[in-house]
Amino acid sequence: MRNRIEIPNGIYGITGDNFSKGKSNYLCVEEMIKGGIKIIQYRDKIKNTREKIEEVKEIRELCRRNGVIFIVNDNVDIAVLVDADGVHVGQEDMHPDDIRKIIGENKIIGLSTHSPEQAKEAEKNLNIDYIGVGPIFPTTTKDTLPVGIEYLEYVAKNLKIPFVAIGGIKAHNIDNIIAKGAQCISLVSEIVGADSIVDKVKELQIKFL
Ligand code: 3NM
Repeated sequence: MRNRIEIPNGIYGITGDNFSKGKSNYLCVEEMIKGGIKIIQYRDKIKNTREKIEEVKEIRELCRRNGVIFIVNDNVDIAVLVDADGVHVGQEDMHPDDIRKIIGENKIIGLSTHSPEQAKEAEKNLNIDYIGVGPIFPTTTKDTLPVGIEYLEYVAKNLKIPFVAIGGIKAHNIDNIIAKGAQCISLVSEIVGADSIVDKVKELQIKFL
């Protein structure tokens, strides 16, 4: 029997230490949780594996203490090591079928998608829990060209798989993303780069009530 957690509506928090104004990933996550975020993804493209593990162990416990879902980006091994709630991968990372064999039926798998073909394939053929839909707008956080808001509209109208809208989303353009049907949205630089992450998250979370 499968006993998998669903991704919650609202803001999906992702760490991003390029933008964090000197705050550690741990501190950013602490503030995100204080602001009301219920799901966190650890994503770090700078640290080496050993440094990541040290940090992830502490962030995992922080999330557990606060009842917040904890997802690890890319590193399936680290996710298993810390008993994370799930893994998020891109199109060129380990295949979701292989990840499922490693992490089991009860854990979350998220997959980034950048086209209707990838989203349809994910819904039809992959045993995953949600897809990322983006980058909707230009972003410097990830080296992928924007796909435009039409892609979000396509997924919201035609597919049933839960999705997280991402990429270039800010406080000033999020209303339109919600209006297009996104129930879970991720903003990286806008949140971790804010002077007060707590206040920024509160301001954004209120839009989902
Ligand atoms: N994934 P920001 S876009 C981590 O489209 C990530 O899969 C994307 O950062 C995807 O909110 C992205 O700063 C970066 O634009 C999002």
